Amino acid sequence: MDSKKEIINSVHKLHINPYFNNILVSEKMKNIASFFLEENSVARVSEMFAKPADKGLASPIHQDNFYWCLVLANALTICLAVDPCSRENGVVSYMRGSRKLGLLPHVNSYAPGSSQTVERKSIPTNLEPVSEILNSGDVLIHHSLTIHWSAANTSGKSRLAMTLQYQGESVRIDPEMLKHYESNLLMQVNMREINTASNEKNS
Ligand SMILES: O=C(O)CCC(=O)C(=O)O
Repeated sequence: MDSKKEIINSVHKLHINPYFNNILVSEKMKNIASFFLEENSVARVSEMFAKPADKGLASPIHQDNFYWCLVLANALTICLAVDPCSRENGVVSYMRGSRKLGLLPHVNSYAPGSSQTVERKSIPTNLEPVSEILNSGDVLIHHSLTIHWSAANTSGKSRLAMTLQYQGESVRIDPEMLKHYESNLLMQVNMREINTASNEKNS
């Protein structure tokens, strides 16, 4: 049995729970987002990245707007550390200044919960990677075009974090980008199902 299947690594619709939705749509959080976006913010979704001790999965290097498909990409994520985090247990790392590059090409990552990754050859080699040590309650805020990733958590320490996503009120979805992303995702989901079925048959 694959023990990785028995644990929760991420929850993509945390805001379905009223407790988390109240945080997402609170004036306090929306005002913080509006300040950085320089226009009124609209709440998108809240997610949980659990990264449990020993078994936390990596998030491959990506830009959020490849998933979000927004024209102008004026959007951001607030990552709230629930557990203290550092490089040891898979803190999020960023490429400084990378949002100025615009949206780079992505390819399928085949990683559960994080299906897209930046095509490596399109990442300039002179970018500086940065990561911070966080205490519980600290936040990181990144633009939807900032290149970021987090490593697997092989340490004995849980690295639970929640995210709150916001976009500017003038921002719209690009239907073509969305179609492209959704077809990539569907292909990976179908392949995973085929592989699971064939593994179960052979076991
Ligand atoms: O928390 C993590 O490990 C990854 C977060 C992330 O990739 C995101 O918020 O887009």
